[in-house]
Amino acid sequence: MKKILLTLLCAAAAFALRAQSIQPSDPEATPEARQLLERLDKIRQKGIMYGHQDDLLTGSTWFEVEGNSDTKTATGDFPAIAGCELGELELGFDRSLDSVSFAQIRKMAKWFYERDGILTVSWHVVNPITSQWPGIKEPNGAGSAWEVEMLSADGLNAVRSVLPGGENHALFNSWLDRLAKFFLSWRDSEGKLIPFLFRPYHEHSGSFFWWGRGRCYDEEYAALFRYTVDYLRGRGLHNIIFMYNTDKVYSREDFLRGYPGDAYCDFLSIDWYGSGAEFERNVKNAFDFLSEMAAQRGKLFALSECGPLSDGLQRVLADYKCSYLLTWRNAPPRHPMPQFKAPTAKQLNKMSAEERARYEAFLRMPKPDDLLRALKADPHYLFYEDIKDIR
Ligand code: BMA
Repeated sequence: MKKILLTLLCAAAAFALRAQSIQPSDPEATPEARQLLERLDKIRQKGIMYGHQDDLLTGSTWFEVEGNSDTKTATGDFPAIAGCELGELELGFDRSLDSVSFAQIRKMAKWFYERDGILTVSWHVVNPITSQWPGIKEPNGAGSAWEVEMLSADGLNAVRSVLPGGENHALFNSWLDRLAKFFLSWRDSEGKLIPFLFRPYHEHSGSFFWWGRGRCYDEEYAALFRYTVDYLRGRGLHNIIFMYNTDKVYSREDFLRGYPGDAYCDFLSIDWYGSGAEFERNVKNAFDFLSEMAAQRGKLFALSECGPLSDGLQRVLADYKCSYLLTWRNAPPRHPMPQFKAPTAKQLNKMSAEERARYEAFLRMPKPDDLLRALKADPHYLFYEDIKDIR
């Protein structure tokens, strides 16, 4: 009897273990993609990775300098996750909407992957309707992913226009072809496809991109996501870890509106910018339901965009087996940040008491690099050196 009980217990434990492990959503996932998922599952048992957009491509004072990293300059270490952006690749351009060359992105991806770093990709794909109109095509302006004012689910609907039967369907397929071609060129030294995280049509709970909630119906969004995943998989890209992503959300139902289904993503993620007590309460609420849902569905989860870093956010997130948090790129070269100039002694003397108090409060405020160093010093958070040997 004892023996039977023991056998039953072992079988139950084995089942529970299997049920908990992260299975790829793609049944044909490459061994490298499977290994990445397993690795990600191991890493989150140790801590939360720090990710930084464009970290190895551009920085606050430099552009495409190999080996440079603002994170490394501030902390002595690279981020564990390096982000890159592919907007305007779909148009056949050589450089992204942020002026980063796609050849350099490919090089960086190989360089980081071969050193056991992790890669994540975003895509601010241009508006399929308005990018065809004449007008100024400046980054983030006319024709861009953000040009949405005239779009609505019931009226001019860009998502519907690219789905099968839509007037921009063929055009959109040509964009996906370019994307597939680029991804197929991401190979390691042995010629194997490099596995990476891809977060298409992000922040869709907001209405500021053409795929956003107010611009199409939830079912159309889900169809767009599924169509893209099927298209890329159909091209032999079984190396991609897809991420489903929303902007701020306040409930499980809110998060799941437009969800493409468990067969189409491996990550559940939220982007949320902010700081302060209310922001922390909201993030805690979201990560309570996100972590629960992810466990039930056998998915990983992340705070895939946030900023600024803060003590509060750092504390709140540390309670979860969250894969990573990522801060967005530093000073875009198109809009350089005004450089801070310390006031001279004469200017200080001329300040009113109020101005002086404001200036001193500013000096006491933690600076982004200090916050990054605090994250690096916190054992709950992992940078490149902390993860490179976790296999
Ligand atoms: C946005 C801004 C833009 C940029 C875009 C894509 O959040 O940083 O300037 O073009 O991301 O990287």
